[in-house]
Amino acid sequence: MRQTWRWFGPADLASIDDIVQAGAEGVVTALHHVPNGVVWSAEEIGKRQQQVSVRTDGAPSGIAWDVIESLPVSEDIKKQKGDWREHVANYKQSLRHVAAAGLRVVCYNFMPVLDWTRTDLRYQVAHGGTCMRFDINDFAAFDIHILQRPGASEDFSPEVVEEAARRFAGLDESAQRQLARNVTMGLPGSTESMTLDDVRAHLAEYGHISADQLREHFLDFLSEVVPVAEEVGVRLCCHPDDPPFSLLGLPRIMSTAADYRQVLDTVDSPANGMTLCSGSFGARPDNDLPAIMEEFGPKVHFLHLRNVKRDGTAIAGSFFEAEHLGGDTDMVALIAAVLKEEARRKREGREDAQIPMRPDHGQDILDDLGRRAQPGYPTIGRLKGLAELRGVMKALEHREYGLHA
Ligand code: DNO
Repeated sequence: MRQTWRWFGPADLASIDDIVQAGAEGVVTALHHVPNGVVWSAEEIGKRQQQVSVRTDGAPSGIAWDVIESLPVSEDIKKQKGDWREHVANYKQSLRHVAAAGLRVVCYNFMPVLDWTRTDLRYQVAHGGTCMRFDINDFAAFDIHILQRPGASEDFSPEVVEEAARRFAGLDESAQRQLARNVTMGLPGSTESMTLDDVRAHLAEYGHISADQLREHFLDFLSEVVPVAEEVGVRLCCHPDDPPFSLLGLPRIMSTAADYRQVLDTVDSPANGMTLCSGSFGARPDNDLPAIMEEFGPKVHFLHLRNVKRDGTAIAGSFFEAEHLGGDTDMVALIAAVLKEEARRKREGREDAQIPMRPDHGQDILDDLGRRAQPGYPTIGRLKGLAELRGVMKALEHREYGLHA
């Protein structure tokens, strides 16, 4: 695996120097300042590559921009409304530009309106550090009582509806605002979160779009952009829904192995692949991570390694972001499955035998606490995660004691 690190650009609290010291071999970043739907220009791509290539003192960093996360798909494309055709044309143009700059891996997602969603960004775990948590009862309290979405209570079990009412009754105004802010935190890389009215307006736009319809839109998008990606040698990899179930009555179509099977088989190309995010998939008990790696191995172009601890066995249930080797996903088994796939690719002579991975998210620990990094992206928590994952990789790869010894 190639060990990479997500960087949000010069404003990130972690510097390129920090990333080099963490032992990362490459950087994952994006042109977060370019609005969705607009072409990524060669100049802007070059500027970001240049920023990655130097340390603070101007010396070469020795690392490069390896993976794009994300080249976002606009809401217009997802809804097939407004300027969507122009946005698709711009997406293709961006792919040509990133390929010309030597970039090969492009991560994106197809979640309507909200990207990842949590209810608590600073949930305290036993050791005193904090992490992000999704609590289905708090989420229902937001949906039913704060957002007051018509019909919301029908989307939850009676137990959750009851508990949500109890929790809502215990929230003063500022706690209500905080919960709404957490849920609508918006996209990483942007500092804006949506107002409740923004959310309502977005939801209204999806009123008539079913999951099947959204999937059709996704397949239309892929049938346009995948041939271009293939031509210029770019590997697209769709990130799973986070959490992997429907929220706010919106369709979610990339939550399970079956969802990926359908989409990757329909537009079958090595350029149409998966970002295997163990944290997103892992929030559902019916997603078996090592099995997903085995099934989709040849098309897994990027790995987000993180772990979650689920509260129970519900499909749409609560969870918190555990330590990378803690939680419900068997991380050692998953890494072993990745290494097997890499060995297979090597035998095939594939140029992408090494799959880029990044330690995804991290708990806030030590100096992270109070530093206010992007939610989920503390420096020390991720450094710890990377070190632990690297340890597993090293051990499994060992010539004498490892997997293939
Ligand atoms: C959250 C991230 C996601 C991811 C996008 C990819 O921390 O894993 O926001 O970057 O969904 O498009």
